[in-house]
Amino acid sequence: MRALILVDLQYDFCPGGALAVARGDETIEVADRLLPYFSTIVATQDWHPPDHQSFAPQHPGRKPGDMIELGGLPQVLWPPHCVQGTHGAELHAGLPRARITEVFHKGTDRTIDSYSGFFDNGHKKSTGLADWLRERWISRVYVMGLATDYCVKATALDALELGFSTWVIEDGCRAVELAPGDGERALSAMRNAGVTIVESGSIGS
Ligand code: VGL
Ligand code: ZN
Repeated sequence: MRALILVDLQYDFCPGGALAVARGDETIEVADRLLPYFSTIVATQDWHPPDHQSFAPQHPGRKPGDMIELGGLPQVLWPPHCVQGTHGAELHAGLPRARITEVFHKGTDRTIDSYSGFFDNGHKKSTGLADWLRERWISRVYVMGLATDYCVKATALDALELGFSTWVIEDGCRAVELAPGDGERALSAMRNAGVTIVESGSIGS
């Protein structure tokens, strides 16, 4: 059995959003085209409290893009984004909510960031996604969404490590690219780890 994992298709990661990813909104039509080919569709939702410690304004003197240490891990500082209950945190309305089987929230603990849909960045707490997939006999996951170089990469690498056959749909992803080339480097890292990179056009029922 297979599942589609839609990573953080939220307004704040689309043009006009607080952490806008260039052409991030183009992923919505890719997702929509794929929905008919999957009966299990999971969406992850970045879901931060207003004082999340990945937010630059929580650290006087720091700005977005700066690196700090958070919970013993290197942490990029971001503009405040995906704050619980705000419009920017909502899943893009171009995704038909009724087709999404389950939504998994992440980044809810203010003291640690959570790029992966499976675990926080310290791999301390699980979101429950892996068990949820296994209960449904899912052995293969297709991952796409925002952003290639952070949450898609972390989700795909965790899926692989958890033993899922892991496929990333390249044209369904867009990258933040704090440094130019981060998107390509993320794809290479995933490929080298054992993730299969595909185009959405190659996916059928
Ligand atoms: C993400 C940075 C901060 C992502 C989430 O969805 O890739 N990136 N929070
Ligand atoms: Zn975030």
